[in-house]
Amino acid sequence: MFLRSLLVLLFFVVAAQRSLADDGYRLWLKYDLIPDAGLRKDYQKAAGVIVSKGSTPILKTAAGELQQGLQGLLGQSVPVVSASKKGQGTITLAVDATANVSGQPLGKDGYSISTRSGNIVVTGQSESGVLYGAFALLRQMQTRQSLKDLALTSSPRIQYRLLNHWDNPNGTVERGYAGSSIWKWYELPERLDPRYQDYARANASIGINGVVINNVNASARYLTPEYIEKVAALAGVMRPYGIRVYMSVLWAAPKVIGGLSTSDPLDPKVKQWWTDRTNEIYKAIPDFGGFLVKANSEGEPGPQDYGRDHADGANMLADALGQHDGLVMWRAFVYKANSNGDRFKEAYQEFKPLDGRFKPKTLVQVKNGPIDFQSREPFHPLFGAMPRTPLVLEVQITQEYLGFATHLVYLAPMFKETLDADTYANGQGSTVAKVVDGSVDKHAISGIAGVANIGSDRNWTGHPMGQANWYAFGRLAWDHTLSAQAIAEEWTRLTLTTEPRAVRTIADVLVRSRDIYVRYTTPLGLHHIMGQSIHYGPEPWLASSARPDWTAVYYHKADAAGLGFDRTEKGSNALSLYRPEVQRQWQDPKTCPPDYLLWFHHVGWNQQLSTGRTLWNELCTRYYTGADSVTWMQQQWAAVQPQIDPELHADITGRLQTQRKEALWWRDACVLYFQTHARQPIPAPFAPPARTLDDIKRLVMIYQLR
Ligand code: BDP
Repeated sequence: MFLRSLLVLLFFVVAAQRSLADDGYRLWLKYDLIPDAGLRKDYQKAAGVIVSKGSTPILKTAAGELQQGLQGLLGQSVPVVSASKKGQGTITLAVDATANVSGQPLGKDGYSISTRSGNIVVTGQSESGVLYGAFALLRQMQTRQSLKDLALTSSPRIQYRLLNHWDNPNGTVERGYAGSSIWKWYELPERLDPRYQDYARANASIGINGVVINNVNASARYLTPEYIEKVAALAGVMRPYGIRVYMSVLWAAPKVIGGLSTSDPLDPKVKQWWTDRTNEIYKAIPDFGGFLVKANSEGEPGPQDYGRDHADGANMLADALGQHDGLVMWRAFVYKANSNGDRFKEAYQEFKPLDGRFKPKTLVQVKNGPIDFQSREPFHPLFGAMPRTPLVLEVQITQEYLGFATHLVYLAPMFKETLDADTYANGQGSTVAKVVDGSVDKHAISGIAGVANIGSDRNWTGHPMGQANWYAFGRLAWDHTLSAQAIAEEWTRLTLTTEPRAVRTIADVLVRSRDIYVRYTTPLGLHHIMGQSIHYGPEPWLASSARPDWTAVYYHKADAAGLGFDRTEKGSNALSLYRPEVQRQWQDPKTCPPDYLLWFHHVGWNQQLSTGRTLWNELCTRYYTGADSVTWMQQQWAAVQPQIDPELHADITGRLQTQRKEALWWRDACVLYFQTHARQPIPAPFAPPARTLDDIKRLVMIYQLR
């Protein structure tokens, strides 16, 4: 009997402990009781009642989120009332169309949080502004800041802040590494997975206000009445969070599902078809956001199939949108297979001449760099080159070329590198960020898009640290002036621990992780040398593929003389696409920053670099020190163990072990392969790899077996 009771007791103890484990589902929206009783008391005094001035859906969301958060943090019930009684300790939520900061309007989504006569007031010019303010106030407490004399204001610098899902109707996610799609198309519209709402909460908390729900390699399904109804059900979940739903569309849809013989954008029947579809969508989803289009790119159909250009296509869709409040986002990710050309230049050559041709409410969506989401790219030369067209910056949050969900790589430093790059389009200081936010060319609309890293995994992103990338994208979309370091610290405190030393250690690992990844995979400006098709692991020897610009040798051009792609005027002259000020930074191999060197120059193996080493020695040094830095990351992570949930800690520890193993794999593959061209020994103090190039080729082949 005694033994049985003991076993039962043990069961409950174990079960209770298990339920405490952090499975990552709550992301950064953790509202656990604040352990410091003194601080809790201060907060309790300031935040005892929520007064909501209004009961529209988004305001209700704001009050509900604030209530849920406060009750968790403070461990007491916090009522929501519609009018305040006299007394202290209220938080008032109110839309105020005249809200401003020192005479400057807050803007549609901006918020202000202030202390008035001892009470806290959260206002915005719109309900969404109030919602963002409510989340900001919660963040204040989650990161243990004071609530005394608050005077916080913030307005987003970019108007359309979108996640792009590359999710397919069959539940797979193109380049997704966190399980399958979170959208359950076969259950919609009748069953709404509770996860949809949690997804909306997370996005709203970081200011994301739009979601493209499906892959740019689009299925025509979404344009059928059956699927419009499903999308409408999702839109219904997003709406109270201030999030609009968008669709990627298949250019050939009029032929595929419309029974037409053509998809020519100038054909009246095609125009009518799109107008009808658009009207149908708006009937079901009155706040539908608009269309994203990948056309004449990587085999997708497009207007060029009919001798028309991208502007013809985009403008036809803009006409179809008509009076509806929606956008067309037309992607500039285009390139043709041409072994003699330079893929770097192709999007520029196709789109630059179209500047001025796009109708209002049409934006051109441009990837951060000219090739394809590599771990480091120079900024895309289209930024600053199309002053009459609003450009959406597209970055990839999912780590297609950055180690999937296995490698810890914090992407904010990479996003910042693009945002802060100076295009000199309108004199010094015309950064990509300012081109995108519309301030350089005085555009009324502005947008930014991140290809989502979200899937059905319990923790949403596969790698728990991948959550930081979703978070950082949202924060930078809101305010591109925030630093990668500040966002890393903020996310860590919200998500992992508030212990100051651990926060510093983890933020340090995060901030350095991207540079470390670049060193052990593609140092000195190498690019596109990853495994064919799967885009995982190294394959610098790849010399033949379905297209020349899908090989590795097309990009690194290693030979007996040296390494790198000459894009100066002696070579492809892609450099000439940039302003003279930018060209000057990169055109001379002696002064070109080492991080960009092989992007623009074919450099001799024995050429002395600004670092004091020869190219060969510098290359080896970066591969070896990069791989060794993963050991440093492991040590740092081990050091914070006492502050981190044990299961979560073990999860990341395991992933770091794989990362170290694969960093060595990258290192060995690349130094051994490039050595066949450089014909020099691995420089001291580094030990030559213990395995052969053939060993590694076998490894790579295993990963590519079907
Ligand atoms: C490439 C991906 C491919 C995408 C394409 C795109 O490998 O799966 O469809 O980008 O952005 O990097 O359209």
